[in-house]
Amino acid sequence: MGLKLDSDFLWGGAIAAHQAEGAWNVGGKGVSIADILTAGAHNQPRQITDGVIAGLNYPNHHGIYFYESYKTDLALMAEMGFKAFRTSIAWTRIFPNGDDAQPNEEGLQFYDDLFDEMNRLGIEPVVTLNHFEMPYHLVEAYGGWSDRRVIDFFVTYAETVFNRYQDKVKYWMTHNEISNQANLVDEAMSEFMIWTNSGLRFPAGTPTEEKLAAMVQAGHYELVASAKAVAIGHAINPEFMIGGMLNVAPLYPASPKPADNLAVQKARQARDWFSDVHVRGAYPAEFEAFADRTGFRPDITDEDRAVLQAGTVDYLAISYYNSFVVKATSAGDTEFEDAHGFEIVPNPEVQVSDWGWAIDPQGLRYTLNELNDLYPGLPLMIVENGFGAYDEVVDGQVHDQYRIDYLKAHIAEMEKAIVNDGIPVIGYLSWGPIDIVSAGTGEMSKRYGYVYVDLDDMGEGSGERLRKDSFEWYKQVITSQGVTL
Ligand code: P53
Repeated sequence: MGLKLDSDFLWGGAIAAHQAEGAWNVGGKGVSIADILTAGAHNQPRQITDGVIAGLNYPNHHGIYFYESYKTDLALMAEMGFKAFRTSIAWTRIFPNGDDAQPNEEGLQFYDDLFDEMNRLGIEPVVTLNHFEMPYHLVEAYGGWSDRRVIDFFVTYAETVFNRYQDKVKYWMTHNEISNQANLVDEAMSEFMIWTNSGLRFPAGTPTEEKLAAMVQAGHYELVASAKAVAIGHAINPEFMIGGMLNVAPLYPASPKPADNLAVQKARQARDWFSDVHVRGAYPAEFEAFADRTGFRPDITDEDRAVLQAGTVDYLAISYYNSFVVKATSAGDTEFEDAHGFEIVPNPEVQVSDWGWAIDPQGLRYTLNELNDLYPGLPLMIVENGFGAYDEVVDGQVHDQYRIDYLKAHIAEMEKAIVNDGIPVIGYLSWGPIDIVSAGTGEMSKRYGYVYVDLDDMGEGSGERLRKDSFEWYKQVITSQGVTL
């Protein structure tokens, strides 16, 4: 039995345009940074190619054909009782190159239709402006977010869609998982994360310090762009709820050693300045100290600081999948010792998924409490949580008890955080309620859905949709307001 949540709690699911829509070159859409990512696999990174190269497998080009199938797919979400559905607007459908003088009307019309359909079904749209989908032209012509001019391109895009959908969408978020690029995870993922967040690529052998400096600069421009968008959005519609979006993984010390505990704090600080700026409108002390100490002076003007202060977010949207264990290392003699004085080690206390992601439901409750300690009273929305797993179809059925087990345990911990700990969580949108292309690996076979999509890693298959066992289960969760788990 779970704990009952309020009737206005936003139960639902979340996807991103580039992982679902396909139609990558249809309706006037431009090439995005996701369109030049090839398919990878667990422990085999996706390649970032120079433009689209014939003969390579680019899974985002087809996604699950959501561009054509959204009505029938949303009907399945409505059947489960969804109150909310998160997707992103593909920036390249609106501004194909990013620096275009006029938006693309066909792209705007597509999202009019999509949001109309959600509202018709009584499903609240929750919309990400920038989910790993920057126009590739901005990378080629400006160097991605390394260039200050990209702030204005993003703000123009945000203003365009805020104006257009002001009566159709209330919940927004600016950049998906903006702090991924701080990359605590591993070297292999770092290339992917700085690409998807900032459109940055580095020649092999670039010193870590240089990458770190580029990341901090790009991150600053993204935060300024976000703050400007928040202020403009509120002027357009004061009812808008505009959030920052972060992946939040608890960091645990590898041992009771003081050095490991200090390493946890330092690892958190290397990542959490993004949320501090979003929520408090100012950089934390350790960020300023880092700049002083290293002599690295990012381009942060007094005007930028005023913008950050004037554009703080209304809520934090978070993704939660797993937790990490942090161990202090002896590499403390570089200038950037705090950012590199630790490593991530396996947690012997938890199990992992087939992709090596630690399964830690209690970590969700821990994280929600930690966020409320940091930012008391700030509304939080869980906009991603779920279990990527292989599914098998037998006689038209998918018995995904493993997925139900994962979700059940996480929802139960969330409910304790809300009811027992008093944390203001306003919604739970599980990731990929219908199977989509994995962001990290580009695989179809890493599935999160309640609805199975018959497509394989090569994009072959009928595209047919099937209800998995978890479909009926999640419907019960929503109908019972979280009591029947
Ligand atoms: P996939 C890790 C790696 C890549 C993207 O991931 C990630 C994360 C988690 O921090 O972020 C989100 O598909 C992202 C989604 C993505 C989801 O995690 O690699 O916002 O786009 O699909 C799950 O299993």
